[in-house]
Order: sequence, then C-alpha cells, then structure tokens
Amino acid sequence: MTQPLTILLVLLPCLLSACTFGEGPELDLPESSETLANVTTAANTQLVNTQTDSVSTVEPSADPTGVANTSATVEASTSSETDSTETDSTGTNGSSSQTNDSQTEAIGEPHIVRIPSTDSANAPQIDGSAINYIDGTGLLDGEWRFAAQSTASSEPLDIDNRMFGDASLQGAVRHHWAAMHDAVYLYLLIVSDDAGVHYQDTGEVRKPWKDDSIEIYIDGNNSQLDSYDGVDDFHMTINLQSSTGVANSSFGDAATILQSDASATLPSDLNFSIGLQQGPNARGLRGRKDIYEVRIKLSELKITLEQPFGIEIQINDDDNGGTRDTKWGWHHPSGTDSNNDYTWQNPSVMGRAVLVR
Ligand SMILES: [Ca+2]
Ligand SMILES: [Ca+2]
Ligand SMILES: [Ca+2]
Ligand SMILES: [Ca+2]
Repeated sequence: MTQPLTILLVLLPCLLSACTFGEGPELDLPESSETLANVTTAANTQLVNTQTDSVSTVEPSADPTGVANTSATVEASTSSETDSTETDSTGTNGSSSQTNDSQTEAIGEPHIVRIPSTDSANAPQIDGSAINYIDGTGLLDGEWRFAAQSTASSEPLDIDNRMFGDASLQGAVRHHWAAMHDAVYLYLLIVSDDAGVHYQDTGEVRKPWKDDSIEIYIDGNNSQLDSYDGVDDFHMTINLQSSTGVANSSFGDAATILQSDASATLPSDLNFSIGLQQGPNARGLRGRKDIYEVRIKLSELKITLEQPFGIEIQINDDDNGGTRDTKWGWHHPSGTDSNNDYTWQNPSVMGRAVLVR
C-alpha cells in the first residue's frame, strides 16, 4: 500500500532570471540581477519574460515511508511574487460557462482518456522501481497493469508528437503515459524512451526544460480557457535527475519541481519518484526506458469523479548537453518550429480525461 507521504515544499530562493518558462524558442535570455534572496519581487518584465516561475525544492520526507506525514506545506507559490493580475479568480475559471451538456459531451468524445479506479491497497507505489511490459506487448505489467494506457477509442497514450527537434528520433522511440486513481489520488506514470542518454548539465532552476524532464498540465475543471485561470490550471516540470546520475524524487535530496508562473499553486500533496532506466525495454538495443511515477491529490487538483478534466504530458529530451534537443507531446500537435509549443500559455490545448468509478 502506498503510504501517504509528505512533501515539504519550501520555496527555493528563486532566480528571477529573465527566462520564458520553458518553452518556445530557445531564447537564452540574460540572467536578471535578482539575487537568490529576492523571491518576492514583482514579475520580471524584460523582453517576453512575464513568467516568473517559482521553484520548489522538495525536502526529503523525514520518514521515507511517510506514515506520519499526511499534510504538506507549500510555501512555494507564485502568489507571493506575481502581481495580482494573475490571481483574479473571479469569473475566470470558466466553470460558469461550462454547461452540463458540454461536459457530458466531453465525456463521450472518442479521444478522452477514461481513467479507471483501483483500491488504495493496490495503487502503485511511488518509488521508481522497475516496470516491465507484458511479454510480447507494449502494455504495462505489474502495478500499472490496470491503468489507462489508451483513449476511449483505443489510441495508445503515446507521447509521440514531436513538437520540434531531432527528426532522427521520429518513430524510433516510444514514450507513453498511463494513469489510474483511487478516488483520493491521481497516479501518473510517464515512460521516457531515452536510451540512457541523460543530461542534467544545465541545472538552471528556472529552466528545467533545458535538461531531460517532463511537463504535466492539468485543467481541473476543464474550463479550457486560452489563458491560465489561476484556479485549477496547473503546469509543473519535473526533472529526470536532481543532479547527474541521481534520480529526482520528492523523497530524496535536492528534489525539484517547477511551478510555472501561469500555473495555479501546485498541490501540496504531490509526490514523485523517477526510475533511471527502470522502465520497460526499449526497441532494439536501446536498453531500458526511464520512468516517472507521480501521485497527486485529486481534491487539490480540483478534479471530480466522472467529470472531464484537461491533461497533457510532454517530454523534454536533452541528449547532448546545453538546451533540450527535442520536445514531445501527447496531445500537442507535432511540428518542427521551436515556437510549436503552446500549452504552457494556453490550457485549452490540453487533451481530456475523466475518472471513472
Ligand atoms: Ca541540458
Ligand atoms: Ca480550469
Ligand atoms: Ca535525454
Ligand atoms: Ca542539448
């Protein structure tokens, strides 16, 4: 049984660097002069940088089993460092404009992901331990066996839309994701086919996307606005490694997760564990894939059973140091231009899922 675990998210002094969080063209904008201590300053307005993502350092759980740790504290929040324009929650979440009809329609759409339930005793352990495919298939075995691995119309949850980057990887790799829930938590597994080519060389706390990492997007109430609603539209980036050779984990040392500036404050009850080359075997001689196991409290995501919500999973791949080389999306359309990267600004680009009982 997965024990509830605590992440104590402490605001790492943010480098209010002049970055555009994550995305878009590889602008290597100048660092701001803000010091590490300046975490409450107003948003940087240089260039296109209106993003002032906060970075949370996840302190190791005092008890790896986390038995006693059921409540978490989040101090990291953009709320302390962004201006009030972002936190206008009145009427911006779109919920009032969502009719029951449209939600019902969303649940019935063929591309929705119907996420099955499990009892908590059989929920996946968030420990990054080895996962395999059922022999002769590309389907997960073990604790993720009963997770959603395809859409309602049987399309595999492959993160195979190459948004931009290395064309030679097209079709050569298979990244994918899976999900399940136990009515309390959403469990996500992201499998990254990276052939063991891991880079955490850039290490800029506000630019985790320059290294091997994943981005998780959630629109809890499926409001599908074209800008983040400040309520339940989330965008987080989790590095593969916390330092070279060390798997990032909310239970480990120096773990990091980045909350984008546009994102609603990340849930406090959020844990993750990466397994470096603990995933199933890749094709050919590429070796084992990497896995990201993530567990997030549903109530904090504001996801309701049997109501559709927005979700998107993207992978940043760095195979030679420096910035990322390739970005992949599940629902995001493929392309070649580095500007082909929209979800971080526009939550309506996400795909859809629903928790089924
Ligand atoms: Ca890098
Ligand atoms: Ca929303
Ligand atoms: Ca890589
Ligand atoms: Ca690179």
